[in-house]
Parts: sequence; C-alpha cells; structure tokens
Amino acid sequence: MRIKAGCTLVLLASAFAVVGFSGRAQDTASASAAGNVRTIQIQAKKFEFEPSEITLKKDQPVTLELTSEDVEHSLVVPGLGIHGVMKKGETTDVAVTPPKTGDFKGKCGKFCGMGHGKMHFVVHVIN
Ligand SMILES: [Cu+2]
Repeated sequence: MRIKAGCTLVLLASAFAVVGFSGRAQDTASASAAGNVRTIQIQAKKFEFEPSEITLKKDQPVTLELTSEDVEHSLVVPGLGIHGVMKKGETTDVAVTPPKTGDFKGKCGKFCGMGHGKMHFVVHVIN
C-alpha cells in the first residue's frame, strides 16, 4: 500500500513536470506572436529590392518577410548569414539576430535577367 502510494506520487510529479515545461514553451511562442519580434517586409522585382537598405539593432531579433513581384530572386547577405528565396505569391521568413555592428552588403543570389548584377542591398547594424 505504501509502495503503491509512492509510485502514484512519482507519476504525478512527472506529469506535472511535463505540463510545466510545455506551459513555458507556449509562453515563449505567444510572446513572439504578440509582436516582440519586429518584422520587416522586403520585396524584390527586376531589378531592385524595396527597400534596398534596412537598419537593424545589434542583438535584436527580427524576421525578414521576403517576397517577389515578378520572377524568382533571392536575398543573400553573407556577412549576416542571410539567404532566402523570394518568390511571387509566397513569403519566406528569415530570422536574423545581428551579432555585430557594421554595414553588410547583400545582393540577389538567383540569376533573374540582364539587371541581376545591379540588385544591391545593404543592412546597417547599429548599437
Ligand atoms: Cu535577381
């Protein structure tokens, strides 16, 4: 009888731990959904990005929402590890948390026509 009661207690404790953990996970998710993470929309079209430069804060997470008005492009910013496809009718979310300040050059990473090489982008990261 005493052993049985002990087992029940352990089971209850484990169940509580699981519930407690998933509760915390949900809090984190709803915190992001509540708008703590800034989103920035970036559109590509032949042959430019709109906007063509953005300013981010060091260590602050943002979500880039990438899309295209015409053919497939992509946004590549090697210095910040950004690489996302940009397709008409689709949005690609790219999460970025800049680890350092500076100006980081980006470009289109998908050949999209004669003006492809002119598609430049700049990310300014400030403190
Ligand atoms: Cu392009």
